[in-house]
Amino acid sequence: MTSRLVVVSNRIGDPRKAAAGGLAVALGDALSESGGLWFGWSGKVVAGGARGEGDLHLQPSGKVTLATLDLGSDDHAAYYAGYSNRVLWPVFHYRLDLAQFDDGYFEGYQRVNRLFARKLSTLLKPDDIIWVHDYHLIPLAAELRALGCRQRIGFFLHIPMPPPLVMAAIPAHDMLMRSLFAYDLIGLQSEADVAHFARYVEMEAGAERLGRDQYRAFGQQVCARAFPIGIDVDEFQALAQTPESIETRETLRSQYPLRQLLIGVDRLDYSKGLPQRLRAFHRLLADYPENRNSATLIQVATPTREGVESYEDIRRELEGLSGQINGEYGELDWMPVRYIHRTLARRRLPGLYRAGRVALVTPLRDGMNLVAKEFVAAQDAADPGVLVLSRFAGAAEQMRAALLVNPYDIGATAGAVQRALRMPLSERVERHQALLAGVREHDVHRWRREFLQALQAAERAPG
Ligand code: ADQ
Repeated sequence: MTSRLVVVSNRIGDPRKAAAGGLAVALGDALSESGGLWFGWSGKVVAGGARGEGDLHLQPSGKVTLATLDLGSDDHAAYYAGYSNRVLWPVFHYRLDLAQFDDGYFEGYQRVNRLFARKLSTLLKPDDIIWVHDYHLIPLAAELRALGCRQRIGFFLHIPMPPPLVMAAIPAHDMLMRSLFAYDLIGLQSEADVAHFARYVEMEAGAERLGRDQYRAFGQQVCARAFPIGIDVDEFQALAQTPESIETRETLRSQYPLRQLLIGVDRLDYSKGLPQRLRAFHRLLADYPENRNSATLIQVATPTREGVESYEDIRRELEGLSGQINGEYGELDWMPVRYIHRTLARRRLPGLYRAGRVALVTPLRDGMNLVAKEFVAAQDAADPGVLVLSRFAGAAEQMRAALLVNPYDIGATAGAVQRALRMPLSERVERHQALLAGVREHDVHRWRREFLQALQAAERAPG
């Protein structure tokens, strides 16, 4: 690629930091190839800062320039905690009951997108190629176009695209969807998401379908396709060889020599289906007593979006449920649930995954879910663990060799976990081989390569 790549996301990751995940590494690689720019919020909130204003900081990081913007407290509250996380996140995850509509949120969201566009436009070169990430920044291309930017701009949505009638619950849904047409390419996680997008624009905007993935509406044309995100398998397998990872596995094995470990790793988010997962585990102990004093669930849940009420609620619910299960089934020398409300160091993750006999990846809705892919990559191919995966995770479209479950069906999920715990070695190996081949084929490098190639090749919208 000859053009410079500009990545825009709400938060930026420093690709050179050891704690960076696969996404930061993959985007960092792409940025380094072209000597790129990564633009986003600095993470700093300036108390009493002027609305629609913020200081820009430029910092070199290897061949990449990190450009970060501070946000005033009113802007941050309305754009981030408000519209992004009290409207878009719940609705896009089908949780209309948790959405809070407030005109001030939408105004703040637009104001910050306009601010991002204004600051970013001063840094752009004519032949840059711009890749915008996620739901915080849907209107960014429209704001950039209003400032006269003619560069190619692509958008990738990391979370699900809801069906049209769910989308229509957002008061400004038509403006949001219209602003997507300012992009040259829209990337979604799954074919189901693409089908939802297509139905929305055909039903609500009378869009015309031009070829397989071209849509014309609002006098503009856009390409929309699925680009399922993956992980960097080699990087993750190398992490498995670090002393921290090996020590984590050895410690768990020595602490639980006769016990079967079930592993859950998530952000503490209501979309991840954690209460349902604990109820399914409770049911496993109730219905299949041979697991008592044996099956142990280690659930690591990273604190996230604290201060948004629905996240406080889910935290209290989980603490209550794990206490209840431990009180009911715990023994002097065994606690069925180990619930850890913290982020685990990334270097320890493969060790935790590898100590697990079963991974419980049971979101109620998820764009993709990378934990499912990391668990598979971390396994010992000669004696692998079993993945129990929600059919409502985007990952389920590809990972058909997992035990797919409906996480709302507590009894059936408990039955699947029982099956996973009793699965013969030959079946575990066979399923793991199929899963690992898929995780390798659809890795994060292919994701960014195919997205950027499609963006280069996208037909430019006229006008
Ligand atoms: P997330 O909702 O954050 O991302 P996910 O893909 O599951 O979800 O995880 C992202 C990363 O965070 C993984 O690398 C995982 O290891 C790490 N992580 C999660 N919990 C952790 C914990 N307790 N300790 C340490 N590390 C933890 C959004 C979408 C997903 C989509 C991704 C990428 O919601 O559906 O897969 O973006 O597109």
